[in-house]
Order: sequence, then structure tokens, then C-alpha cells
Amino acid sequence: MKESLLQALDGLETQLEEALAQAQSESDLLQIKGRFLGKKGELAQVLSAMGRLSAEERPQVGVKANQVKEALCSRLQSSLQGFQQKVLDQALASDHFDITLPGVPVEFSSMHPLIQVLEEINTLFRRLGFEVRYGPEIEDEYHNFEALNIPEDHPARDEQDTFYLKTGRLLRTHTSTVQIRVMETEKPPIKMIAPGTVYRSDHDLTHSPMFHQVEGLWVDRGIHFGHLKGVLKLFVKSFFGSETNLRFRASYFPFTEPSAELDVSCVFCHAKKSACPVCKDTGWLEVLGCGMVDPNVFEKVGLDPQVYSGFAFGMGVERMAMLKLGIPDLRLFFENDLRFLKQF
Ligand code: 2U9
Repeated sequence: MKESLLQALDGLETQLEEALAQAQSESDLLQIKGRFLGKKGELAQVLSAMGRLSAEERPQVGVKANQVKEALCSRLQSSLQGFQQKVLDQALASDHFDITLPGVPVEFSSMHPLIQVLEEINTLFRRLGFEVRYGPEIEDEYHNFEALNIPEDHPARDEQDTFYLKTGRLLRTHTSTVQIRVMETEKPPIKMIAPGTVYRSDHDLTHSPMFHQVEGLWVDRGIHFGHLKGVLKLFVKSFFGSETNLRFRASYFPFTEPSAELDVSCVFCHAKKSACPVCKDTGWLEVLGCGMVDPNVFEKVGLDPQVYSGFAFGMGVERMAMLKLGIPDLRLFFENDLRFLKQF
């Protein structure tokens, strides 16, 4: 019995070599592994027969069985590595690439000039303590007009100026709606700017149906026109340069009283007033509108105008960017011509 088991063990290595010689792939190898080392495999059958050996014989066959098991395992392992190496060699031979070829150039994008200017405006006001706030672009008539003291018969409400949706809602025509929403829900002090996209049904050389605004609002007890002048002077001089002069011209807006427009000394001809196509030799450029919040607006949002006062302003970002960067045509912002965009 002992002899026949030892013989069987001796034969296993030869049988394995014969089987491996036939193997074509890794999956063949797995099958062979099962045949020799599996639960019901050749080796397991020899081991199960060991129970019938005497106590003396058993360790002799056991030692041999362990040696054979190790030999089979290591032979199968080396054969597997051989197959894997072959697959790798084949892949390398067919997928060869030339590492000396130049790489595909990676194009770096740049920030759109409009967004650069918008970010700069945000940064300057943040530095003056204003918080940047956002709101929805689809609005209702109440927040866009009514609460801003723009009566129903005001020309601004005309369908020709405003994009109305089928639902009765509209695309906001200014970001003032954000200030209204903040005042409705928060108590002063409110010191905020509202940058964002706005829409007006207006399309010609100097108007785009979609454009950008930054509006600002500072409401608290005791805010007066001096605060407005101080804040806007600091902003304008930081934005256009400290040599810039400014003047306030009386104006009218339904949502502010008194109201003004702010002009800066021409950033192109430096107010030399000779042959300047930008200021048309006036020496001044209009940059924004502003004023003290109308008491009617405070009443709409439930703030007592006897207690609180505030100033507001609004500017078009496209205009600010054109003046700051010397861009002559509004359409350049929206054409996405990389030759233009990459200059900034
Ligand atoms: C509230 C109260 C008052 C915002 C203001 C202007 C003046 C203004 C224009 C500049 C160029 C719009 O983009 S533009 O066409 N804006 O002249 N905007 S005061 O006044 C407000 C805003 C919100 C609650």
C-alpha cells in the first residue's frame, strides 16, 4: 500500500509536465490546477488513501506528499507567470509607441474679460464691507416692478422692453429684485451688492438682450448722500485709477429719490477734450446711476422710512469693461472669438 502511494506521488510531477505541455492559455492552467490540487484532485485522492496506512508508514508518505504538493504549486506558479509574460510581450510588440514624438499641446483657457471685470467690481465692494448676494433670474412682476415703485403704466413694463414668459413671470430686467428679496427677509444693517445677468428686449449696436449688472444697497439708520458719495468715489478711483475725477448729475429713477448719474473724467483722452470719439470731447463719461432709496420702496418691503434710510446704485458691467479695457464694440463680448478673448 505504502509503495503504491509513493509511486503515485512520484508520478504526479510527470503527469503535471505532460498536462502543462498541452496548455494553451491561462484558463487551461486553471483547469490543470484543479485537476491536480483541487478538493477531489489527484493529490487529494492520494492523501485520502493515507488513512489506511499504519502509524509508522503514514509520516513517510506524508512527508513525500508535502514535497510533491510544493513542487506542483511552484511549477504551476512558474507556468502561470510564463503565460502572463507572453501576453505582455505580445501587447508590447503590437502596441508600440514612439516616446520621442512631441506631445499634444494642452490649450490653457482664460477668464472671459466680462467676468474678470465683474470679479474685480465684487472684490472692490467686498473690501468696503459689502456682501455679494444672488437671486433668481426668472422673477414675478411684483419683485421686478411693483416693489420698486415702478407703476403699472410705466413704460419700463412695456412688453417691448421686458421678456414675459407664458406663465406670467418674466426675465428680470435688473438685479434690484435681489435687494428687494433681501430687505423682505432680513433686518438692516443691509450692505450688499447684487451682481448678475439681466434681460431686456433691446438689441442694437450698443444694447444686448442679455447683459450684466452690479447693483448695490446700503440700508441702516442714518445713511445719507455723503455715504453714497464716499463709497462710490472710493470705488471709481480704485477701479479706473486714483487720478480719475468724478461728478454727480441730478437724474430720475422711480426707485430712488433724490437720484443722480455719476460721470468720470474720460479715461481715454484724460479730459483733454480734443478729437476723442469716446467722450465726444465732453471730457466726461457716464458710468452709473445712484440715489437714496425711495420711501415707497421701504414701505413695500415693510421697513419704516422714518427709521431707516439707504442708498442704492446700479451699473452695467459691459460698459464698465469696455471703458476699463478699451473695448470698442459690445458685440465682441458675445462672439466668443478666441483671438479677442485671449488678449485679456
Ligand atoms: C432697490 C432700490 C434702489 C438701483 C439703481 C440705477 C440707479 C441705475 C442702471 C445703470 C446702467 C441700470 O445697467 S443699467 O442700465 N441703473 O441707473 N440703479 S439706482 O437702485 C435700487 C435698487 C434696489 C431696492
